[in-house]
Amino acid sequence: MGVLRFILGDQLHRRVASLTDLDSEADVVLLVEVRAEATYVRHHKQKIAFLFSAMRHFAAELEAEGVRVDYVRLDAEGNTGSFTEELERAIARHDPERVVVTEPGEWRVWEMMQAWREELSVPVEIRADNRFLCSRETFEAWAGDRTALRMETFYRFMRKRTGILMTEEGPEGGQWNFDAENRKRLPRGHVPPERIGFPPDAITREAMALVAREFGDHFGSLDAFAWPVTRAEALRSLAHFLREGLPRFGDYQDAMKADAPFLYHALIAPALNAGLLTAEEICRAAERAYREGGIPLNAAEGFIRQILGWREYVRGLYWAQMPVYAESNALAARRDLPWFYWSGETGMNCLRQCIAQTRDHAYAHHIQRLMVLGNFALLAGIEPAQVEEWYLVVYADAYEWVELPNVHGMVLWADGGLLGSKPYAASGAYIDRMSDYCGAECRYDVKAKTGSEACPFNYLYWNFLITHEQRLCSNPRMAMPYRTLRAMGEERRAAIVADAARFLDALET
Ligand code: FAD
Ligand code: DLZ
Ligand code: SF4
Repeated sequence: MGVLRFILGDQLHRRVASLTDLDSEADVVLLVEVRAEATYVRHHKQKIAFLFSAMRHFAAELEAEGVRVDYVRLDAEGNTGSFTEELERAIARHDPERVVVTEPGEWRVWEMMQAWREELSVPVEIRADNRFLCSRETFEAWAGDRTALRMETFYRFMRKRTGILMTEEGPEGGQWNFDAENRKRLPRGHVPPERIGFPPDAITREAMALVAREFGDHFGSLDAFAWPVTRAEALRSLAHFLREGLPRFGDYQDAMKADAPFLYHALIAPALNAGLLTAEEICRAAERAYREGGIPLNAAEGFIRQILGWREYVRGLYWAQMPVYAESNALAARRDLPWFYWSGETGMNCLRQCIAQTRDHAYAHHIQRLMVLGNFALLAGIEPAQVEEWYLVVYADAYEWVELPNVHGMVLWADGGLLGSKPYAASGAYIDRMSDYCGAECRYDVKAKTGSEACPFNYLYWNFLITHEQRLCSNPRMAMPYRTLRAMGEERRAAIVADAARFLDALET
């Protein structure tokens, strides 16, 4: 036969590099469901069901096109459970002249692929991933000798490079960034749009039954599964967002509301990261919606920045810094992850809400991940590796290339400032301003600064600044909080430290 084209579960795009020159007569496309990928961390049940269903649909679409597909199901007889062994078995079955793959999203799979070149009986061609707007080489050239790799600088580079939201004079609207207009809280009684859900079809239901049977003890619930699992569904989901969500995305992207997990967010990351959509088509569609559809510029720019800026940036940073990136622990955080991150059993309503929706939907939006769940882990000094594993487990969109820079760099500042110029630490006042979590539903009082009734974010925030004073006080972006800290009396400082110690000690019991 011709070429064996091995497609990984997050490469489900018809024009992915390894399929561009597909010869339907001679070649075979291989997809494999393997236990090792479902358990290297114990992914949320919805993530596994989503990916298996999307893989099965993608295989069926290729077959309908006349492509020869070799699809190994998880429960197929003889399934060895790993990429390498399944590839070896497929080579024995098909006797190809060579294997073609697209580079993977994760370093550990990249290492596997390097070994394939040595170990397999046929040549292996690894192609660059063409689903990103910035290649690994372009990012590295941009990074060059810079000491600080800031997203904002990279984003401007990408705007110029792609021409997205650009005019001949410069950035559309005369500014690169409209974030100052984007930090509104939701008005009381506001009703956000309905999520567009995709009820599980027969293929998804079969994948869900498999997951319930094989991975029933993994975190999360399958009951509310509603993710798009085909490209056609993902495109409908994008169109729904452009119509219903994008107009107010900018205004409310930082807002949080109890029992309203989705608000004006796009809910596209699982489909995008699995290859059902591309970054370029999403950015171009949002730009078109602004130019033709009257979408406000702050909304279109804010949304495009997340994808053209943040997403491409963290992917470039990941590949430029791995494998050592994950090893740093700049703030020497050593505490174990509290059990309530799994159970949701805590009196802190903000955490309880975010964990419950994570369990039910494998989803939380950016500010919930950063300023509630992440902020707590930062202030409590949770060990980076444990926090990183949690994030990789619990979200349907989680892959190490995107999760790790967000958690290690943005949330925990464990990289010592490579990604973020300062830690995103905040007290309860921030959560109170951006949400309706602080009220009768919370066991704590957000206005109280110390004492057993006080919101733990309040004393943990000041305790964090005290603990890391030496390291952080000379950071110009931390000047204001350190001025406030220095104006505090000794008694107040002592009360903060005592409250934090009492609270943190209790986490460990
Ligand atoms: P929207 O809020 O509608 O944003 C649109 C798109 O922008 C997203 O789909 C995503 O592709 C992109 N985006 C936005 N912010 C980021 C960012 N910081 N980094 C990369 N892309 C971004 N995103 C993942 O795709 N996978 C992860 O594993 C992941 N882990 C995260 C962990 C932490 C601690 C934080 C703070 C953020 C993480 N993000 C991750 C980024 C972001 O939270 C999710 O992309 C977003 O919540 C997905 O929901 P959405 O599609 O509704 O996004
Ligand atoms: C996440 C995942 C899971 C749960 N299962 C599979 C699988 O069975 N087969 C597969 O090809 N891919 C799976 N994936 C996605 C891979 O983990 C992903 O391709 C690598 O992490 C590289 O990004
Ligand atoms: Fe969270 Fe504090 Fe508000 Fe309670 S009072 S919801 S713990 S921020």
